[in-house]
Amino acid sequence: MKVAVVGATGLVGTKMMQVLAERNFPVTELLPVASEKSVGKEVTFKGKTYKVIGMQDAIDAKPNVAIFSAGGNTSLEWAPKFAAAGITVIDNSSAWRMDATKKLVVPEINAHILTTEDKIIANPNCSTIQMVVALNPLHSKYKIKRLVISTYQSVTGTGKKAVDQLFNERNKTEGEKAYPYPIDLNVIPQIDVFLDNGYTKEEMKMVNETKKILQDDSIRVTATAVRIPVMGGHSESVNVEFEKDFELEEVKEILSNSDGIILQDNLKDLVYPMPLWAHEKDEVFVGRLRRDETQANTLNMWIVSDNLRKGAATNAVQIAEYLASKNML
Ligand code: 2RA
Repeated sequence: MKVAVVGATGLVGTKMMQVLAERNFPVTELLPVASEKSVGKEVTFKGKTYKVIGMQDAIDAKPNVAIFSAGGNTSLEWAPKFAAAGITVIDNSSAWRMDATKKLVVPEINAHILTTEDKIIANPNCSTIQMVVALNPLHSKYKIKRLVISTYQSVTGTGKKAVDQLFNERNKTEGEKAYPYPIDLNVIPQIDVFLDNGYTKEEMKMVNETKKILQDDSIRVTATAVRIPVMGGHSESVNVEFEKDFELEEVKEILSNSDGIILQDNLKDLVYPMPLWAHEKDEVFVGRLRRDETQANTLNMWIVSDNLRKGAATNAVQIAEYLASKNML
C-alpha cells in the first residue's frame, strides 16, 4: 500500500509514521509530504531515510491513502485535490469534521458507517476522541443526558513550538512562545481562540463533535479546556448524567470489556490513570469512577490518553486499517 503522510515533519506527522511502523501497516511505499519550506528535508521510517516531497508530487505518485496533519487551511485546499485524484484522505485537522457530507470516525464506535464513497474522512479532535471512546459503551447501556467536562491538556497538543516553550522556560533559555503566558509552573484556561459565546474553539469542538460521533443531538455538553505543563497525554474530568440508573460495578465491567479501554481504578493501591502511564500507549485509560452524590444517575470519570496517539495518529491509522481490511483503499 502506498501511503502519504502529509505534514510529515510535525509532531503528529512524526507520530503517524511511528504508529504505521509499529502496527505493521502494510506500507510498500512511504511518501512523506510537507509544505514547500520542508521539501527535501529527511525523515526516517522503519530505519530508512526518505526525502520530503511537495503536495502535487504526492498526488502525482497516486498513493492509496493520504493521512493529513498539516493544519486546517492546507486540508481545505489540498484534501479535495487528493480526493479528486481518487486518493482516500484521512484528515486530522478540524477542516471537515463538522461538514455534514463528511464522516467523523472513531473506529471503536462508528467505522462501520464508512463506504468507498468516503474520500475525505475526518479524524476527530484529540480531547473528543478519548472521551467518546470511554463514553460510548456507557451511552449504549444507560443513554447520556448531559456531560460537564474539564480538560487538562498536554502541551504536545499545540505542537513542537509549545514543547520547546515549556522546556526553554524550565531551563531558563530564550526562545519562541506558543502561548501568551508562561506554561511552566502555570495553567492556561484557553485552548485555541475564543468564540463569540465566550467558549474556546477547543471547548466547542468537544460539544459538537461528541454529538456527531454519538449520533445524538439531544446530549447536552459543556466544557472547559485547560492547558497544563505536561507531556504524555490529555486528562479529562467528566461528569456524566444518564437517563437510566447504573450500578458502579456494572459500569466497571462494561468499561473493562470494551475495545480500546483500560480500566485503572484501584484506590487501595493508588491506581488511577495518569499521563505518565498513558504516554506511548494506544488505549484510553479510565478511573476514579464514582457516583455523583449530588444528583441522580450521575457518574464522575477520569479519562486519560496519549493525545498524539489515540488522540491523533493511532485513530487515523486505525481508520486506514479498517479501510484496508475491507478492501476499500
Ligand atoms: C490541543 N486539541 O490539544 C488540540 C490538538 N488537536 O490543543
